Amino acid sequence: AKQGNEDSHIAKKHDLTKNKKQDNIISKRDFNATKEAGEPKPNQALDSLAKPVLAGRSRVHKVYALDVTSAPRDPKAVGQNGKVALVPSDKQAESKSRWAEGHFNVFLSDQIPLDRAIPDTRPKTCSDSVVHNDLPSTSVIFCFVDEVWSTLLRSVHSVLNRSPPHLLEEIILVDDCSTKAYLGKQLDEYMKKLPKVRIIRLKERQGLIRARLEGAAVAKGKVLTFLDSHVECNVGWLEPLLERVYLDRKKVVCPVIEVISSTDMSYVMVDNFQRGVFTWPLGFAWNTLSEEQIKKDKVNVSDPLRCPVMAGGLFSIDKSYFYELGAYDPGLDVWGGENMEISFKIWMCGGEIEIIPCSRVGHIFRGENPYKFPKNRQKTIQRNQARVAEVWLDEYKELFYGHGFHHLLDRSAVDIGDLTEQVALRQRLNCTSFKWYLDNVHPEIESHLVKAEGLMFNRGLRKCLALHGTVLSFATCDLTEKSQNFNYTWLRLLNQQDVCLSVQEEEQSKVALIPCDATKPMQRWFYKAAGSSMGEHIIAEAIVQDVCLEAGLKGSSLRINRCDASNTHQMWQFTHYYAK
Ligand code: LR7
Ligand code: MN
Repeated sequence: AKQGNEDSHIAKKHDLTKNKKQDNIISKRDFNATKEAGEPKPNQALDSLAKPVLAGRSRVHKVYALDVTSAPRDPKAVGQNGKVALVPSDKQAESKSRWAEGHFNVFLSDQIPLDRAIPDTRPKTCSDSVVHNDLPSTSVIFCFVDEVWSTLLRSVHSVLNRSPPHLLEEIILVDDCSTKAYLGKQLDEYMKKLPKVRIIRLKERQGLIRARLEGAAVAKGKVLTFLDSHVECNVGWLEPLLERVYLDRKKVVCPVIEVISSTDMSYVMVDNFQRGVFTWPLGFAWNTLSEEQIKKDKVNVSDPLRCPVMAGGLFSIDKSYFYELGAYDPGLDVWGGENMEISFKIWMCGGEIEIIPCSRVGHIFRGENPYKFPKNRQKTIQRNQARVAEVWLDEYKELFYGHGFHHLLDRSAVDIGDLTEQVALRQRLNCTSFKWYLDNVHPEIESHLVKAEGLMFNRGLRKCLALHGTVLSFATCDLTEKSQNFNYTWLRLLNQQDVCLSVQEEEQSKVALIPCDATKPMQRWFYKAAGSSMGEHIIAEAIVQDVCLEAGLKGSSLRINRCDASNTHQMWQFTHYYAK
């Protein structure tokens, strides 16, 4: 989720002061001052408190939105209730010097109680929603490398304090070969007091993806829940996730990811109706459901949202389904691209991804990673993405490589590894095409598929191509004429709506008009922009020798001829270019 604009993965923030529910926290023993705040102990009382009271023979109960801490909370503690924390003026230097330990305000994090309260940001109706009594249990898996002590512990306590114990099988901490001393014995000692927590130590740095696979392999829960190691789970976060998996094991569900400010550690609610999407070349972004869509489908703020791409870090998945899908491609390094891989895989092979507004988890978004990539960071991510593109994008991989990644196609310089197993997996699972995914799951990205559009101006004739019915001709250029508007797409099609220019199968010097199909080489054209040796030529891909699209001399016809760099009748210009 790190490519492109660093901020683009931060969901739009919502002004907390507008959130009237800020102080309305469901809590057992909140706000009683104590000296012990910030030092949570194991809480034996928790188990008895947490079993939902099951009414009669009902199969469902109201979602159990508990927030149980071992000690009463100090209302005056730094950052309590998710409020903005301030660095005192005499601590500014210290706070600054510690920033790089996590690339967020580590000094403040260390001041904030490990079990602080945060505002219940769920939509109102969530507390009245019901879930089944016999939900599956989950293993929560945190992978980390050199995570800051206080944020790692706060992540763990937020799960312990806000999850119904009978649904929390265990918490698995996968230490991806951290270098910090405190994450060794000191962490072992601390976690000994928390019977549900297990630590797995990786002897070699594996990266997030393979670390998750290690955690999943030993998990005992029926459902796997992956979380980043700097989060705070909000009240009632778990049951709404498990409910969806219970209803359909092929649903993979994400909480709403809220923002824990990296500078002041405040908990910030995000806007409603946001879904994860991708942008070319395989970047992650948030996209708000349009007003029309919300109205048309009568979408409620608490309704699960179909999500084309998950952010990557926070989700629950049925364990057996995870393995049925082939888990993650183990050939992916460190991190990056794995969120696309699993998202495409889920949608294209029969599953669904949802964001569950009644489940909310805060995450510290930061500008830089506090750990090193064993190899070059950029190269690692690009290599991962190329693997994903090769396995899942079909003809659309053109769009990935076309957006500045052509160098990855030079396989003698870039080794993306063996893909045989991944390709075989896709076949075995009988997955749909990437086109199906775009058409059915991710239609809003369609507009990005055009590379150039508008008039097709011919230099030699000084006229524009026009299409009337089934007849191609040339006319005086006029942008307002629909008949003169063509697209050149990333898939190398030249089209007007559903009709594409094609080399005629029988007579290859002629142009045919046929329904678009990007898998047909006869319909694919290279547009060589000015600057290339060919000038602005349009070259038919289907024919071995370079042949170009050419306007007939008198302008009455369009034909295909041997390319000639000096022939202006073979030179074309579009009105608008999105990329060259
Ligand atoms: O080598 C590593 N080994 C690890 O165990 C590198 C990282 N990690 C751990 C790390 O300690 C952390 O817990 O992996 C987790 C993710 O790393 P972050 O937090 O440094 O990165 P991030 O928050 O930018 O990562 C987001 O994008 C990644 C893309 O591949 C992963 O999918 C992360 O899980 C993902 N995080 C989220 O989705 C949270 C919301 C961010 C957004 C949008
Ligand atoms: Mn993170």
